[in-house]
Amino acid sequence: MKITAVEAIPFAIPYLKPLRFASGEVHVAEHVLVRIHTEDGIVGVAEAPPRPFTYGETQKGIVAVVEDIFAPDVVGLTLLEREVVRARLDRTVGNPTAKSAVDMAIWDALGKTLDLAVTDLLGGYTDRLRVSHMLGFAEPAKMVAEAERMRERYGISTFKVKVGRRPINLDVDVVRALRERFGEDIDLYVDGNRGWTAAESARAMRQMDDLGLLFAEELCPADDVLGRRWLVEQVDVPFIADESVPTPANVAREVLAGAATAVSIKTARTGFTVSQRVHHLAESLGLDIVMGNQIDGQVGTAATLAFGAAYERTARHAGELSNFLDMSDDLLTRPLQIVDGYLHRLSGVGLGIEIDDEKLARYRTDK
Ligand code: MUC
Ligand code: MG
Repeated sequence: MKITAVEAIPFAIPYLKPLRFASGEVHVAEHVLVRIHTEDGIVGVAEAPPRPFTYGETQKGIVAVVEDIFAPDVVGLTLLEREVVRARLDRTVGNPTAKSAVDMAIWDALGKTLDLAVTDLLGGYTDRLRVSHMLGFAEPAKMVAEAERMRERYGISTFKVKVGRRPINLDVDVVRALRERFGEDIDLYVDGNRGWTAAESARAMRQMDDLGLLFAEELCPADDVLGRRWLVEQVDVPFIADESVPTPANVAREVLAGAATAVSIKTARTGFTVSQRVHHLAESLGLDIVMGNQIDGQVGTAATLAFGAAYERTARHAGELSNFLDMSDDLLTRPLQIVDGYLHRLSGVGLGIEIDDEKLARYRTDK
């Protein structure tokens, strides 16, 4: 079970259409595939998506920190020493998606070594997750058309609407148009990526009062400490902390400060080892959890699925598992399939995925 090598492979796969939101936009999935090799010939994989506008990481930075610092940290340890890995990686500050990819590739390798699925190693709660699709900024008619396509083709009936534009009615009109088109047939929630002020957020939420939102997420910056608390006190749906809580300590701090009442777990930023801690904390505090999307490709989505299916609380709400559909291609031999609004657990050991060598050769940018 000894780890013998760690690879960090940059690759680039274009999007069919860009995803736009208040803190940035994505046109090409310029991610990093991390591979962990063991002395038994096992290879574990995971994906790190650089999000400079959220965590400050870049593709080159992820490759460098994995090759220069994390690989020497973990080579020679066994797959069972995941807490040692965590302690060593934590000597480096930041770099959440690089650390998480190393952690998740170790779990994948462990599952493959033990002949078990990662979901079963973690908690084995269910065999499927309901899917929520994230709608990026566009005109109301285009966003309604995308929701129609997602419903017809994949049976998806939960939508997270990106908001945070000015004037606020650009977004309020979209949410109203979606509700008018689909009535009670769909669930809707909004994510502001810190785009509005607390006052704008409060005004927008009042204007959407009759639209039956499930949640509101990161409408204004958590660093606007009193404004954020003031907002959360008056919003009558769970207020999800996403980019304000990249660590379990951040979750504790923001919830105790009254800055959030629910949490987004993104395996892309907390891997499996730290996502477990966030899950247990959220459960102890009685917080809703939504399995979030770091604009993941299919490797990252398989990881979100593996974790989300492991616990009752992570499987309760629809998970954000569909934005890989916006990509022109991916790296897996067996593409993920969303059927009737669900993504089912993948059969097989580890994460249940296999990298297509030809596709990796086509999309890697280091050779
Ligand atoms: C999300 O939930 O916010 C956009 C920015 C980011 O960090 O993640 C995505 C989706
Ligand atoms: Mg978010």
